[in-house]
Amino acid sequence: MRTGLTPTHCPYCALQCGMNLRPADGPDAAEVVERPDFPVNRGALCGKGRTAPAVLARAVRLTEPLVRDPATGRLGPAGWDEALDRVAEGLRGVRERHGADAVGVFGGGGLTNEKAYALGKFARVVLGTSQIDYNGRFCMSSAAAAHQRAFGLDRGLPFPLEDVPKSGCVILVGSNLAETMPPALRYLTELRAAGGRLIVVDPRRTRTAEQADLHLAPRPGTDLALALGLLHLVVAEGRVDEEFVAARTTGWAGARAAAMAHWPALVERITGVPTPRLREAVALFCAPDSAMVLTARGPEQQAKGTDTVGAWINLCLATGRAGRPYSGYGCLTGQGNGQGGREHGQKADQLPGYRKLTDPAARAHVAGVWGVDPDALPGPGRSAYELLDALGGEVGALLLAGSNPVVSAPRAAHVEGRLRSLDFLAVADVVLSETAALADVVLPVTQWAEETGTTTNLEGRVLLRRRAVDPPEGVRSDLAVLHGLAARLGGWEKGFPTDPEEVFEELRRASAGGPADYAGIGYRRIAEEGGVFWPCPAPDHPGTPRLFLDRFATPDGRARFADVTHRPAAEETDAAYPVVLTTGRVVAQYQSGAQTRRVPELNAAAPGPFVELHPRLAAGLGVAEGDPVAVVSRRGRAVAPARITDAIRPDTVFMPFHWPGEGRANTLTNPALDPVSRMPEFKTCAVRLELPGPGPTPRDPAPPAG
Ligand SMILES: Nc1nc2c(c(=O)[nH]1)N[C@H]1C(S)=C(S)[C@@H](COP(=O)(O)OP(=O)(O)OC[C@H]3O[C@@H](n4cnc5c(=O)[nH]c(N)nc54)[C@H](O)[C@@H]3O)O[C@H]1N2
Ligand SMILES: Nc1nc2c(c(=O)[nH]1)N[C@H]1C(S)=C(S)[C@@H](COP(=O)(O)OP(=O)(O)OC[C@H]3O[C@@H](n4cnc5c(=O)[nH]c(N)nc54)[C@H](O)[C@@H]3O)O[C@H]1N2
Ligand code: SF4
Ligand SMILES: [Mo]
Repeated sequence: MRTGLTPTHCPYCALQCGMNLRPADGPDAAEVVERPDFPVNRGALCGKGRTAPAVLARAVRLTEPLVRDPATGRLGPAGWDEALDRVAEGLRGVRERHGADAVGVFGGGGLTNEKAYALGKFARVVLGTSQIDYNGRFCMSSAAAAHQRAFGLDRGLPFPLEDVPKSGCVILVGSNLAETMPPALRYLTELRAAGGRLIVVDPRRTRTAEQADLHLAPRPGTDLALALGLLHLVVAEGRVDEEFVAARTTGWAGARAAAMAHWPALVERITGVPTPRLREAVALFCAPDSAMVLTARGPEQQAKGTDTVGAWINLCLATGRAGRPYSGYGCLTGQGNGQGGREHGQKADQLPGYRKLTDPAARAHVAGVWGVDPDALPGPGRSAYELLDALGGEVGALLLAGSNPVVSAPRAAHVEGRLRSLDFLAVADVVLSETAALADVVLPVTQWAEETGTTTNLEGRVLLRRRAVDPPEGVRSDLAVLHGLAARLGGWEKGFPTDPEEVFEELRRASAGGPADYAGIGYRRIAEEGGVFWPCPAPDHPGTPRLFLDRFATPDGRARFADVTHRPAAEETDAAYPVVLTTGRVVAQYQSGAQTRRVPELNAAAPGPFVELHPRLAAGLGVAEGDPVAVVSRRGRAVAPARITDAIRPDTVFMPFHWPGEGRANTLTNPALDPVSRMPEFKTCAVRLELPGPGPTPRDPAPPAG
């Protein structure tokens, strides 16, 4: 047994709070001990981080492979060889019958860099399929696309969090930081203590909004109009930084024209935000020398999320608030390795180092590292929702690791049906998630404290998570799973080492020279420095905490204004569906809840789904606090208790998405996709409210909009 303290990081969100682990004798296997030396959280943890060892307990997790018995249809225990043989046969059979692209792979932004890299390589090299994508498509793809378009590079935050309190003003758009990254609230408190101003844009007066100098509460899905309206006022009030625009940007004429077409009265009509509040926001944003806009899922998870983020970036560029100290646009990435997970090749269009799969030079470089012919690498495949939607049709087999789409995918009842219609489904997970329960083979894997690996936090800081406890007998790492499958599918095992450091060394070479260059980052260096910011092209390179101060990463070094104009949500309210539904998170549950619903303390704090609604809507419906409410959309019907509050707009209801079953929010959501990022519209769809009862349940109709 190991003893002593191991410095590591939390298994959950992108803040990747530092913590120490000490092995423990009880069922939890480890005890969390404060780690004040890690600068991002300085020892502070939220309840999820503090209780994370509960998911190490044998009682809540998978400890042996499960294989479905064709005779009984039931999952039952099996040995590793049998399970891996079954997966190899299942994938091979579909490939032989229907071709390589009939086999899909679905990954996750919680997987370490090593796992994400190995999964992408496995899909392209061993399976030869183009059909790989991951849940990060549901998370930050719109901000990533907008980043690429404007700056030529996508790193969530172009500066460390420690810069936030030094800024003059921060506009936080659709982020409920107080619940989704509690230790980061400190940066906003420090900002205000230092005299900086905080503006929060959210249809709900959240715990985050309560901290703000100014809270704007737009109708969900209208942030694009809001940003254009603010830019309109910037122009009208003569607050454009003409010098910056001339020296460091291109495309201003088009962006200016679009903003001029969004005059305040029109924006007030679309968003519901009164014109005086718009003027106040512009005054707060433009008065100080520096200012920032930070977005999270609110404006991004829309069928126009890429353009919406583009409009907020335009506001930064026009006012000279980008590429300068304590100024700029940033996206608050969500999952533990949401940043690294989008850089190393589990995304449909991408190769390691944030290289493009369609770029011949990128293909040649990565194929060289992998020892294969560049022409043998497949091209880009379907995006996450499109891949899930193709299951049981053109895609007959799926290998899934690090996601629970039965709960988290939009139009989830349909996605669940697609998963059930597969010829073959294999799921690697720590617990028997709702998705794993549908699999033909379930592979029990090690997690977080039981294995070593790197993650890249929301600042672009590459971190080392260290093995602190021994895994329970019977589980293997995802890397060992891929190794075993690679051996069975054509003798590729040499290309799939099980030692994470060996994988990372290869990742360094594969990323070298790419936009997300990790070539200068090694395990030992991360351990010594506590983290290294990419790009870091050489061991003697200091890493890059701050991007764009001299030039943007576009070919001409200038940032590009986006040519954007407001458009309605994919599904607007009407007489049959008169209320807007938006969805999101609560502090005590994480994502699909697969992990946190297994932690008693968190379940006590957040025991189940609810429908947050305004007293006026509740009165119209005749429901009191705690009464069940049926929420009905064109995709289906969900029922959950009412939570009545005047902190939400009277035209909008909110549901958290952490639970399966009757209260599953994603039964309702609209999978309309952003045309550029392919992000689904989780943040707005049209619903009606009913008293639960036998009432008619709409059937999921033929393809929804988008
Ligand atoms: N407790 C907890 N923390 C988490 C997670 C978790 O599941 N639980 N998940 C992690 C991950 S992967 C992510 S991506 C992040 C997400 O972090 P956040 O983006 O902060 O989380 P959400 O609750 O999805 O959305 C934030 C806010 O957007 C608002 N909103 C809804 N619609 C709109 C809109 O149209 N416009 C605007 N401006 N705002 C809108 C919601 O009211 C909500 O308060 O959290 C990370 N941290
Ligand atoms: N309505 C609505 N839906 C949403 C959102 C929303 O705001 N509203 N947000 C979206 C966003 S931003 C996200 S990120 C997604 C997230 O939704 P999911 O993709 O479902 O994310 P998780 O619940 O984190 O699923 C991770 C799974 O991987 C398992 N796991 C953990 N570690 C490992 C590992 O090392 N290896 C393997 N093989 N498995 C592991 C966990 O036990 C869990 O079952 O949800 C999206 N869905
Ligand atoms: S804020 Fe995120 S990283 Fe920090 S302890 Fe909570 S879940 Fe873990
Ligand atoms: Mo996310």
